[in-house]
Amino acid sequence: MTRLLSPDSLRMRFAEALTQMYREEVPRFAQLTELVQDINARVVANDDILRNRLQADGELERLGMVRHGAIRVGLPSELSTLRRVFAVLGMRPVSYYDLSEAGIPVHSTAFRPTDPEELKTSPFRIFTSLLRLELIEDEALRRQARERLEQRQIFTPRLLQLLEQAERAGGLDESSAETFVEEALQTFRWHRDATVSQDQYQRFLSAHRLVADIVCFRGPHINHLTPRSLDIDRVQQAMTDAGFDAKKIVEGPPLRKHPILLRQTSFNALEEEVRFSDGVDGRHRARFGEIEQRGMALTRRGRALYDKLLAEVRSEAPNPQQDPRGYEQNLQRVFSRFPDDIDELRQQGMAWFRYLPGPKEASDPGTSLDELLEQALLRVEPVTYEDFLPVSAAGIFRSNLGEGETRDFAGSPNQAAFETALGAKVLDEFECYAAIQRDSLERSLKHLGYTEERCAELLRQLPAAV
Ligand code: OOG
Ligand code: NI
Repeated sequence: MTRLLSPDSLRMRFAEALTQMYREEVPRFAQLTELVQDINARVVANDDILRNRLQADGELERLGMVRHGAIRVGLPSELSTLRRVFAVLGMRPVSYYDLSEAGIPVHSTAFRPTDPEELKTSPFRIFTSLLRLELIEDEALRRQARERLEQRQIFTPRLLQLLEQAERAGGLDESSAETFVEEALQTFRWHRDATVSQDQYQRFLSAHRLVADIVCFRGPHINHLTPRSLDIDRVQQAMTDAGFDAKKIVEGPPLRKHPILLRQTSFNALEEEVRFSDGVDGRHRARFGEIEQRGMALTRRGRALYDKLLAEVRSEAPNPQQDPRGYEQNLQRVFSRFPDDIDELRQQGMAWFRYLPGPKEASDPGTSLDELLEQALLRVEPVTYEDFLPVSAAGIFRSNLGEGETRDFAGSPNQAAFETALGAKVLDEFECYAAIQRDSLERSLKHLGYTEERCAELLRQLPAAV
């Protein structure tokens, strides 16, 4: 029997190959990665506690690995085939994001590994958006867009063959895996030659810049990749100092003692040369580089507070890029109402935690979860947030489209339509985190020698159900 490779190792190879390709395609991105690595190295050198923690997690070697990328597709059939391709790489669709509310005519999911161990091996995700053709008002233009999309084939025949082979056999062997990765890369490469005339491009562009980006090219070029930063505020400053056209604000929560969710920033999309089908040269803006810094995952309750506070900040400053300093001060001030203490976050059921056996042996084992923690029979560490934030994503989209590039869509989420296009349901991110929390506690209690019955009782004491 031929040995099949694990989806994790396939994903690792794919992410490496994609990163290499994008570095070559967009040298500015390669420069950003160097800037980030430089700053990461300095942070690690100056912070013993952090360095030890990263080392213990095996994260020191992984630090340079890209964490996510993004693509945009036009047709349901493209999305559902992507789902199958990503499944071979051990990535499943998690969460539904409605961007129409922010004036962007797409809805999205993130393909990612869901098991914490798999995430560790290769922490790569792809934020994937599907164009909502129905939001293009002009009927003739909508029809033309659909026709254009129906004429393209974004997957190579060899990839489709290998995909079926992988699905039949439950994986790929060494030589097929290599070809699979090479062929899959073809889908995400940049095509300088547009498939439409300059005139047509202009018409799609005037409907929405994203429509032009999705409809006028042979494939869904990867539009950014995102390495992990250990000090995003420093990179933000360093980007400006190094002459990057950087976004003016960091999206997401403010800097805190105990980081929550996700902070991200980017340099704005570059103007790149393209050639239209009528031979005219032009320019197109789509591709950029981003950085991210992740904090703890929040429960529904924590997330509701986050959303409420963010909405408050945004209502006072609808256009943060115009007064970035003021916006940041406001963000800090409003978010002082978000608890920044681990015990408080846990007791209030605001964040998800991993329960681990503590340093102590039981002499008189406590009867409640709180007692077990107090007696150091158990300890907790926050679970890292592995998903995305719609308001932040809209901010990233927007700064790369240019300000004012949003329309007032009578935007309504339509998860059912998205899932029909996808050919599957998206997973609920909260259930993923709840499972991590529950499993970790169960394992630790078994390790401490508790009976099934006592385990069940203690599991019921977990502060946050979902
Ligand atoms: C995706 C933007 C969203 C993020 O990190 O929130 C995103 C896009 O521009 O296609 O990648
Ligand atoms: Ni991104």
